[in-house]
Amino acid sequence: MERCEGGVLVLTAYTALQLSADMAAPFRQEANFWYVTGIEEPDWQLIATPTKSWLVAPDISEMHRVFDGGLSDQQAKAISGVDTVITRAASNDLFASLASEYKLAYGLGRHPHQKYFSFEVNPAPGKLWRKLSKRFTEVQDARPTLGRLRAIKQPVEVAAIKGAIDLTVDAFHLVKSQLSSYTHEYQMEADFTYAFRRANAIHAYDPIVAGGANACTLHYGKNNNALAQSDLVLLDIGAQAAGYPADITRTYSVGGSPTARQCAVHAAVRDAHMQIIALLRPGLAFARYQNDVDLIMKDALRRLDLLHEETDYRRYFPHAISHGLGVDVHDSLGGFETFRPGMVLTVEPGIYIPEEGIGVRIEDDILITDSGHTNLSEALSLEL
Ligand SMILES: [Mn+2]
Repeated sequence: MERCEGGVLVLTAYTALQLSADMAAPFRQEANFWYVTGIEEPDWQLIATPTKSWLVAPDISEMHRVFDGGLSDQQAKAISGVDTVITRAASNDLFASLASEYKLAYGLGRHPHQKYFSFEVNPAPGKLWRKLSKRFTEVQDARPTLGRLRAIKQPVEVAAIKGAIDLTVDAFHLVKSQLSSYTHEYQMEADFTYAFRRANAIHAYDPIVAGGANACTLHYGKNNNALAQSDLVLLDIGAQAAGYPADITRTYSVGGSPTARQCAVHAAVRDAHMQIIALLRPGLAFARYQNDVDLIMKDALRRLDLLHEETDYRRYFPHAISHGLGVDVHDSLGGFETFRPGMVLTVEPGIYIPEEGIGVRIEDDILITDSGHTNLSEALSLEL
């Protein structure tokens, strides 16, 4: 609230969405609301001033509660640490009195990624924003402030991410130990799912199990093709546990006898990966990092005789090298311009050669520390 500069902060949970007929879509909480309250149920709201906070409980009918349950006020207080729960009706009176005391309210504006989608999938933040706009003189977007807070992980968050990583590394070890027994991509996916559910975790994102040329489709997720012993298989999979994800990629040889070319592409990516991780330290400017990454990746492509024209660079390495990792798998790095202690990010170089049917990516999760960095997923071998 210190960063909300004399305003009122109002956040909302997402609302439940209809999937088909009377079936609800799987519910995923709005990330900022979860970060602040820990509440995983739909339709709650949080109102906070510099001196006091309130939770607003949803209006749930008895019939609805019989089918879907819901949090009691006591449970919501215990999870969130907010000691006052009010009804929706009472929140309208509270808004009226707060609007006379405070001119400024902070809500959640449009998500910057919304422009990539044809519609706003969850109406709750926009609905609340319009309501705040009617009541308060000024409404500002709390996303930049929350993004800066979320970018610097607290120890409890790093511990949760490490827990998800350890689960994921164990599952990779299991799958790697029986690689040649798999005949189809979905069998590998099933073993990861089994390992995660046995540990009360879920997939943090749609897992990618891409054999052979499928690895060149970056968001391949069908995972239903046959695997040949001669294939490489790209596995991009992460568990989510205690609200936080892992995001790890390895590329393996299914039959254990890779060709010289498969080995060369893998070695080029692996060497680049290690060089790029070695760059990471607090104070390093993002722009300088990107510049050094470009040099390293171009060298890797040259080694494979793939860099003849400038356009070949993005042709064979078409995605970003890194993203923040946090409540969202693709988490914000907070709008900072340099790396700071407490940031967690991925490093994920890849080289994809559709004309040769070879795609290799390697991805680890890195914590920026006071003196440099820690590779949180280094227990998992990079080898083919
Ligand atoms: Mn990633």
